[in-house]
Amino acid sequence: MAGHRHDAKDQQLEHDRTDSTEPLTTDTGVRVEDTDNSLRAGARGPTLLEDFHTREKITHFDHERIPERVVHARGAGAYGRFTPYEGLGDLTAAHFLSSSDVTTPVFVRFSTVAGSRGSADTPRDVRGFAVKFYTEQGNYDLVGNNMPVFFIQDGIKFPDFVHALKPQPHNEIPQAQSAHDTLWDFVGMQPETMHMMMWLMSDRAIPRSYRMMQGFGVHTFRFVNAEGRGTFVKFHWKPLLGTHSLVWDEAQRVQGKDPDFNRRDLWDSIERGEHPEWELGVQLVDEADEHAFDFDLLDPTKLVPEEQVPVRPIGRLVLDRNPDNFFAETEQVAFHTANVVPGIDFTNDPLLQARNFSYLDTQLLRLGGPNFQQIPVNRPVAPVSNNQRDGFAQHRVHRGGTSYAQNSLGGGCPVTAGEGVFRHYTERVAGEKIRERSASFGDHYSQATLFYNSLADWEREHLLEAFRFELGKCEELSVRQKVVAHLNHVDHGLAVEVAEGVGVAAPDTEETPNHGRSSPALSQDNSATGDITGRQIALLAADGVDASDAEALRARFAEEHAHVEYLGTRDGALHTRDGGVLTANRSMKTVGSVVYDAVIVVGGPDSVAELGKDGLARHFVTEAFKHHKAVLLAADGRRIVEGTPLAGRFPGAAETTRTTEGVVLAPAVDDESVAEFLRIVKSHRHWDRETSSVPA
Ligand code: HDE
Repeated sequence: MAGHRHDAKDQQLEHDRTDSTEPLTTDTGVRVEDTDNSLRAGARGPTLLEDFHTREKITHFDHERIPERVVHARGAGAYGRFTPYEGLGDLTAAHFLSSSDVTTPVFVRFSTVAGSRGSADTPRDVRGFAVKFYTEQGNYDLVGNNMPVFFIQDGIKFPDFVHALKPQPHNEIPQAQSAHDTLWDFVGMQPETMHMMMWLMSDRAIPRSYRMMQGFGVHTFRFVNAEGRGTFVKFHWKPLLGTHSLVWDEAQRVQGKDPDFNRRDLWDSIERGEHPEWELGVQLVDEADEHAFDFDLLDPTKLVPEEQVPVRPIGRLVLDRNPDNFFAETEQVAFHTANVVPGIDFTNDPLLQARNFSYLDTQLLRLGGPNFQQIPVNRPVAPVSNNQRDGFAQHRVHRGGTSYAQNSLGGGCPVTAGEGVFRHYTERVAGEKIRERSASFGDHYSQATLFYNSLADWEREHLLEAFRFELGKCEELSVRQKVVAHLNHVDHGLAVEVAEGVGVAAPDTEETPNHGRSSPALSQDNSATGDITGRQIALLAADGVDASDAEALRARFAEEHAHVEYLGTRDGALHTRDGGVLTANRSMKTVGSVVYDAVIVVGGPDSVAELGKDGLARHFVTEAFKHHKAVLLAADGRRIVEGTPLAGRFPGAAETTRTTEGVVLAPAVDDESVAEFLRIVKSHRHWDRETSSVPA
């Protein structure tokens, strides 16, 4: 197994790992001689009750399942490490942020929200980004998402929101989809959802990879330093690979071609040693500036624009080790927003307050009782010492005759410490006992507009199409109409275009004028970093392929840690043009263009002629083009578009390398054409390409 071993968490886990290399036994350690035949009264007779091995084996199997998470059921996780760039002692007493010499082991779980545990990876959905830091002062969980705001302002609405989002209760349809009446009915009734719905309809909801997602703590938290001084803080994770998405048509097809698309990508990249990395950043707001904004810092449907409060980079997260066992680790990991360490505290955000109740509560059901912190993946590396006792599956053998405080008989142990303790932030609070929301939470549209204004044209186009898709799936026209009415407060033009697309009346007049402000940091448009580590590039090949061209491309992209895979018209050995052999990595039949980032067709003539006869190969190129992917057609490879819907789109066979609509057409695979193709791949997708007329 690749990866970084031997940090404190890894050493601790070593005691729990089992390899099953000993001969087969029962759970009580008794060796078994036959596990294929139950004990019977005669070879054709009934099975006997005394067959404890059969009973135990089946009983254990019957009890293998635990409740899946009520939200975020589908996920993938990995271990890694976090190191701050410098000590932040002036801001926080948290030891794991105290020095660049402190490296803290972490476990991270990424997830979708709506779908069941077995659902696909690429629905239009929020992605969870939950990080457990195993610090020397105990576990700290930063349980965030890949979008910086949330749907609702108060946790009391969460059950309603999730009931509306999840499949409908009478028929459990649709699975892992937001495109249905109940969600949009909820949205229509709750305008506070509008900002988050803009994010959900943007490309953020269909990430290309977990490695290419931002993460956000969402709430305003509080740093507290050793002197007890508090500073408001918002957390940001920024991927080193940039923030990139699929396109919606592609995302839907990936669900069929590879439902494990994001999970596999994370796993494979770590196994290959291409360790995903994020930079942790913070936005800091002095307590004195709490009310300096035109929104409330406690309102989780709002973000703090980076132009107003810049993000300060404070450290780096690297994921470098896959779990050994999905259930033991990724399924049983239990995050909780209230798992904080000295130096990090809460605010009165009403969503956060509810979460601080919910996560512990849910683990009690999901993991079967109060001892879930003893499960290996959850166990802190900091020592645990208290009078909590007993309960189902108690693994500790507590010694001594006292389990209460205060005691004198047990020497007073465990004693409370004076140093390194968690001290709740001293905050003066006063108020009437009242079910009321602050008026400062009342603006539901301005930041939705801010987000919309900040998007590039292509992002806005995708957002419009997403609204049309989702509302177009709603059966009730009244639901569509209500949402359009809210959009009219966000941007009149958007509301009209959505209405026109979904067959409801467009609003005649502008409801709330667009304020015209934007925040460039909210767009994905400029996020490409030029780092294409882990990108998958398909090279289509048949008998007669120019192997030297293929190998040159593979070698060049390997230098960038990107992977050129040879997809043959059949699996196994292909005869090359020069009489050699090139081994296909896969047959084209087992994959599809949607699981690749770019596609290449090189010569020679026989290979291209054979590919041209193959509907799958022609579809592969056309579909990649439709999804705005980089395409290299070199030498005879340029002829692949003949007989496809792209024929005639690139007139005048070029004698020199040229790029048309993100398609590199080159007379040969040479330095120039390879460099040009690399440049196009690095830009992620070619958005200035008209694809709506392309049938693929
Ligand atoms: Fe969660 N959320 N949540 N959530 N959430 C859960 O905890 C909840 C919210 C988030 O990989 C549950 O262990 C309430 C915001 C992630 O295991 C549950 C409210 C954000 C994960 C729960 C919220 C999140 C969860 C389900 C509103 C982003 C997956 C199983 C008050 C900042 C963690 C579980 C993992 C999981 C409750 C809102 C992120 C039921 C009540 C806002 C990443 O406890």
